[in-house]
Amino acid sequence: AQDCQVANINVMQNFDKTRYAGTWYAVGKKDPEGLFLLDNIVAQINIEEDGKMTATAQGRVIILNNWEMCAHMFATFEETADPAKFKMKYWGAASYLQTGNDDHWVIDTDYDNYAVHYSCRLVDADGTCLDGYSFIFSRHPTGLRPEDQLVVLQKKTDLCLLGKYRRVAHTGFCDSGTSLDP
Ligand code: DAO
Repeated sequence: AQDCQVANINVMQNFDKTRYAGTWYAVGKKDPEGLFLLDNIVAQINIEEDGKMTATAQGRVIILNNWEMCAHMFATFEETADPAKFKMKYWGAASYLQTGNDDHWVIDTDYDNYAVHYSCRLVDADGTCLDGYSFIFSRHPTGLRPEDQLVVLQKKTDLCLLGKYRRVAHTGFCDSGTSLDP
């Protein structure tokens, strides 16, 4: 499906959240309006004892008047009828960070190397996405393996987002010590 209709987007078949758990490095990102996470974005997906998926994430942000910091974020996921489509509630460790309730769709993943995430925040009257964001995740901070790049390129095309991604750098900004987060 490449008619750019949000309702027709294909997501991961037989999604297994247990295999999705663990550390994911964002290596590519299509930003929403009023972007928040800039770079050094790392998400840690957890499966709690009750089976529910949660996440912690960090990333470099610029808040208020050009204040650069490492944001520490938390998220809980609500399951839907489609196992690859979640509703994600998120908030920051500090009150001045962004909070929200977004879709979290897993478009494709091999669980061991790459994952393509998608979230449309606002569906237009014509059924296309007016404001959304998407992460290209890798298990490796260095980027995608060459053999995964073609698969991801096809998924970006399917999402009608080809050419809208930027590379997400990992410079160690959020690794430790440098964080100004309380
Ligand atoms: O960076 O502009 C943006 C949108 C992302 C906001 C949500 C980030 C917080 C939670 C991430 C959890 C793991 C995917």
